[in-house]
Amino acid sequence: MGGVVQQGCVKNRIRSFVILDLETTGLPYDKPVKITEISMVAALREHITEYRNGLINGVAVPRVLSKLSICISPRRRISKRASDITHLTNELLEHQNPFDEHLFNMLNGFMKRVPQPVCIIAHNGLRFDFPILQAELFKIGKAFPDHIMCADSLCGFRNLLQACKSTTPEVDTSEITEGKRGCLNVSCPTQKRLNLLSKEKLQNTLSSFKLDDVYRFLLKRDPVNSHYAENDALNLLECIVALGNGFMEWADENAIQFNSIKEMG
Ligand code: DCM
Ligand code: MG
Ligand code: MG
Repeated sequence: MGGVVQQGCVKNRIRSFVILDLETTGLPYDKPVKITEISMVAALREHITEYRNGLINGVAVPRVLSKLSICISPRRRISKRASDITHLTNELLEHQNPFDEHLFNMLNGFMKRVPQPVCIIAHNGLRFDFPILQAELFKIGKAFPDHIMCADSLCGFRNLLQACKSTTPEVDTSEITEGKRGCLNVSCPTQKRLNLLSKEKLQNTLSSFKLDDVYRFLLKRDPVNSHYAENDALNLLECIVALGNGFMEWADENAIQFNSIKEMG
């Protein structure tokens, strides 16, 4: 099912997007970074497309999702900053199991259940979530199968929305619209291509490619309960739904093998 011939090359279209988010003991400089919470939310490609096409007001997520969200005892001190934003403390996680073989089997089984090919998507995944997850797997001597792919939505959003970023507007004088500023000063070609162009959307600046900023830009509201892994994954999925086929085609082209990611540390 997955293989289609497009423009002369055989492409394996992603069928299931597994949106991943990790909460951790801290940032990469507080080595070793350990996972305190992991969430995976799986959505089918066609449901993302259909949901987007059916939209009138606002964007949410497809009805059919599979979700896995687990808290983990990191067996390591959680930084104050990480506890402050995630509301996870060592004390609260005291009776959770560590990242073990059983959890590996759950994650692996979860990804086996959904239509293949599977691509894991995480925001800033290449620099953070993927190498941290790989380090936890490495430590227990496990690996996901080689066919699991991954892609970093931060790269994807940057690619698709660069022209919308307020600091680097892609000024096309033929497209300047009255009374707008920044990406706002121009009608952003990417927005137009992605069918996001509306007066309301143009009032909205893209200040950075951080998930919360992309979310505000695309959804025109504040994200709720950021830094809870499941919420971050769902917020990311909403952004992906908003970009629809544009994002999914970017992922088809740019996904790499999860096993090509080197463990952090
Ligand atoms: N993190 C941190 N300090 C920040 C931002 C994040 O220590 N200023 C760590 C703790 C979070 C993890 O990164 O659990 C993942 O971040 P996010 O919630 O954005 O996915
Ligand atoms: Mg995250
Ligand atoms: Mg998070």
